[in-house]
Amino acid sequence: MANSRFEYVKGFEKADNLLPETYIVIRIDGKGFHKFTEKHEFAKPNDSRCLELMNKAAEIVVSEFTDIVLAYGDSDEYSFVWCKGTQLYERRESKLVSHVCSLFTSAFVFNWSKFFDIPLRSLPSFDGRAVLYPSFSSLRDYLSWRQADCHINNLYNTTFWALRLQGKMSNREAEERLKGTVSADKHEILFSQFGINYNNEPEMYKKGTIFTRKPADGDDMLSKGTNLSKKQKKKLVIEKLHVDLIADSFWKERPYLETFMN
Ligand code: DGT
Ligand code: MG
Ligand code: MG
Ligand code: MG
Ligand code: MG
Repeated sequence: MANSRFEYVKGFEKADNLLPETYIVIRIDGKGFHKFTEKHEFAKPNDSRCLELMNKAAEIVVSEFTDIVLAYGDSDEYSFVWCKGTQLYERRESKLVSHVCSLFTSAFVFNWSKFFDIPLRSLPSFDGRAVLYPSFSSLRDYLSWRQADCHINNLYNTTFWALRLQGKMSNREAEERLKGTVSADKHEILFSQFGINYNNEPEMYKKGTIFTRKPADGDDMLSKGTNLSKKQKKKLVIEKLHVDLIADSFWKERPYLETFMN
């Protein structure tokens, strides 16, 4: 089909290669999940079936793209962090974002019945965007921002639903009760009114889920330098965690992460 008289229209396509030498983060988020969760009678505020299904879909995306070093997810969203040097699809934004989004969505649908007894009652879909971070510290701040968001929302939602369900309050009453409260007040409401120690809530709810690539046990990858070959990348194992990534200790205990992100 080369050189037909129609070929000039190709020139209307725009280049969208992402800036080189920057960390690419692709974040996907469920469309209208407020409604989706009601339609499928999700447990409030957290439905572990859906969170584990999200995790399953994310693990499939991470496995498929070996240049993804870390993924972080909570609620109806997931962020995928690519190594700075990735050349996949010449770093074309639309290729990267649309592949991640559609693979995530199809994995979510494909695995639905492994987590839910009820059939899907509507079609889930996810939006996606790419954001670039110029330094390791700004990338860390991005991830910290998402995890802090998870924590703030989960503490609020846990208290809100305790007031609603166990405290028999209306939506409005629960909102009023929580207006102006700080974190310590919510811990106190949970403990004194409902006997709930927030610290004992499941780690997945409080911290979200992290997938990282790491060297297989006993494999000293770090000594092999910063540019891992495709074969070396394939040997890395995927680890699933529900831990704090805001603290320095997370990164100090895993020095290979910064290396793999190069
Ligand atoms: P969007 O993203 O603008 O299309 O709209 P939504 O409705 O997806 O809003 P978003 O993404 O800001 O908030 C996520 C919604 O999903 C929020 O209403 C809480 C809900 N959700 C997420 N995970 C769970 C869960 O495990 N249980 C329940 N009951 N709701 C959840
Ligand atoms: Mg939203
Ligand atoms: Mg959403
Ligand atoms: Mg969301
Ligand atoms: Mg094609």
